[in-house]
Amino acid sequence: MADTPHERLAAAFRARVQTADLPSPGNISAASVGLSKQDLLRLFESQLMSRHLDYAARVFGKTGQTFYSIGSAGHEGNAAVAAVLETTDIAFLHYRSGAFLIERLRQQPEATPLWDMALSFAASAEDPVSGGRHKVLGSHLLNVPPQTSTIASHLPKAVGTAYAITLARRLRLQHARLPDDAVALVSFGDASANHSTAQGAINSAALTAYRGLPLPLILVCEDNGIGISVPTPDGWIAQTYRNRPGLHYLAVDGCHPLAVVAAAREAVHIARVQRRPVFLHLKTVRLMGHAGSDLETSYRSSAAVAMDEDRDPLLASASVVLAEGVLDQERILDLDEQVARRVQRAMQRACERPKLTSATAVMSALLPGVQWLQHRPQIDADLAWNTDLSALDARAATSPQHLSRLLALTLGGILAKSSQAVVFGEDVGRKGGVYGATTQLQPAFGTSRVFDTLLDEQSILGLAIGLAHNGFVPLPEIQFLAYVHNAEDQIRGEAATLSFFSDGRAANPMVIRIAGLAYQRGFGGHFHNDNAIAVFRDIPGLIVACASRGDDAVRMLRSAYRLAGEQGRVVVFLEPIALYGIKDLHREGDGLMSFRYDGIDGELPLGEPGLEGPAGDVDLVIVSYGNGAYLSRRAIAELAADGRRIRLIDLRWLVPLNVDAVVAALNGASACLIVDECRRSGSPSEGLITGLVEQGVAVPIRRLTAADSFIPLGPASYEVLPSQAGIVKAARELLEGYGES
Ligand SMILES: Cc1ncc(C[n+]2csc(CCOP(=O)(O)OP(=O)(O)O)c2C)c(N)n1
Repeated sequence: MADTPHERLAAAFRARVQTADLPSPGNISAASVGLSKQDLLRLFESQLMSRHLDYAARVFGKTGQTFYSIGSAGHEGNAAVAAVLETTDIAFLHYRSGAFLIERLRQQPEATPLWDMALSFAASAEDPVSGGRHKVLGSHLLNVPPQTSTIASHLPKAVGTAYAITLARRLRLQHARLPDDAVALVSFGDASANHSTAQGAINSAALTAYRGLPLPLILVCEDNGIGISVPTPDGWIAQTYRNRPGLHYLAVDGCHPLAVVAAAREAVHIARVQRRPVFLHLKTVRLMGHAGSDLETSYRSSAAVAMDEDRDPLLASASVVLAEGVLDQERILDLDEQVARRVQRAMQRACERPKLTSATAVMSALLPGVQWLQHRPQIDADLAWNTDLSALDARAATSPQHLSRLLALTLGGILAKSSQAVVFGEDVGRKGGVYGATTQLQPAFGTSRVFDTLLDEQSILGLAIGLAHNGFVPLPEIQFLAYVHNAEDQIRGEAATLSFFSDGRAANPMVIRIAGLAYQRGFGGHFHNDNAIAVFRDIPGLIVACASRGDDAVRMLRSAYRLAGEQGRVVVFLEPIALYGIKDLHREGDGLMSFRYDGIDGELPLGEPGLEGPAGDVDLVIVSYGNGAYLSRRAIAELAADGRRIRLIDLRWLVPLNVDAVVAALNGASACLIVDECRRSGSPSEGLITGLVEQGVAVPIRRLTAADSFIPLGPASYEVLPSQAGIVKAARELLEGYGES
């Protein structure tokens, strides 16, 4: 008796094969699309394997032995796409592309796809892709970066990877991971196509092609007509993408294996040979609802469900296999049974395999591990930074310069020394950046290594991830801190999670330069003066650097690049806009904020704070960073008249916070003032003060922070920010014991 959707579906398949009640095999022959009988059999078997894994996931899930039941049933036509690709073609997969993955894995003789996927369903620590951290579709060997049940967030990086393939070819990048003629593929659902992230990525692909640039990209929309319970209007996907400039559109019945092979071959030709993006629209069905927990009939009619079941791609494949004389009915049923048994055995054994049993084990993959470190693309070894100034503006490098100029020189040094480095973002090319931080880089290094992107932060960060997937160490720029927020998921949900979901085997190193923070003179305004970085504080593995002076910035940017290139880290390099052009510290002409690039040696290690002022016993320690450190230096000079001994700790590295170093630097202090230019809520000082309390620091501690407000336009902006006068006042109050608890 078939009670559950999967039992009903499995029984219907067998009954219809038995009675040869199958859809017409159509008029495409396997030979005409270049498939041998053996290829066809393998494809059919991959589809059956995927289906039986879905069935088993429901059975084992019921008893709590497996933990994921979003399946691929109805989408198995995607295996035919895998069949025509090379395993060196990188694929970012929709969570219903299980059959694609199985077909790809089976192109490697020693592959064990059922076992691998069973381990993943069971969240076993032996899962070869994520090490038991998530049910992912992925393969380290065969170029499928692990993907969870993300919708749309993987599209920007797919576009980026396609771009990276052509860029590596143009630049003859020595350490490219993908061959020059590789294509990038990304699959996604019809509802996902409406997501602004998908829209941005597809737009970015189309625009790239419209500009005449090569982009070997296949966008596979697996259109089952519904997203959980919400239908996609009939014809929406076709109407939207059929006549899109820059995009080639192909539509096919995604349930018919040979039709899919034919269309996929055409798509591959367009992407690989013509190097143009192609939108491959597979019309699929979704069988058994969205997931195991989903009661589909609560929002769909039984007739609609039955219509989809009638289009089950396994029926179409069985029909073709029969018509091609590959297997007879009995053998199809035998194969079905045999696959079911193999899946059952694999699942049973996988459920008994060890799980991750400690936080340490779970977290061991937050950063790229030995497997990545051993095989990482080498960054060009000699980064003996300031020895070779030939590619830089020698006059600028040998005379005192302000922050933005020093940053441009440092980027120039990195570009000169490391062929993997690329600098890109809005207006970084010809204009040289809104504030000149990339000035003269494009003329020196060319439009392939320093270039303007379109105006979309998700695309910029997706491009960075894509470039990193192909051996580059990208240095994307986000023009203003406020504008990273609409794209933060590319850092939070994509870039920073890659090592976690790949058991530390994969990484997408990058240094994301972001101009930000407040205090812009005569300007103000919320978007150009954003002073909130809470969004970066809780992302495991992320590094946030923020220099308050040009010499530190030079050394920190070099370190950031090395951390990315050699350790696979994702680094946010936050640049205080208000300090970009500052030359003097205390008085006009003192030049204390100007530094000679050729005199700045080496790097500045991660976590090392700057200590200024007297060592040993002091009356007060001020802890700050960025503009706050600049203002504190000035305030300390003002306070000198009081005859107090004051030390400054410039944090420099905001995430992770080196609380131990601050505790050590507080040794001998009578009081501590934290000056934090970010909002009171969510600012780095929240974490710092918690850390100090947890470590039992006994001195009185006060915080001077920005208000929990947005930054208004004009002079009013200073009302909600810490000021030099405010620091002096707070310091005096602390020193005089006011407000002690
Ligand atoms: C950003 C985001 N929003 C919402 C969800 C929840 N969600 C998961 S799958 C899904 C439906 C996606 O439908 P579609 O793209 O058509 O793919 P299908 O499941 O039909 O294959 C939704 C809304 C999500 N995973 N991510």
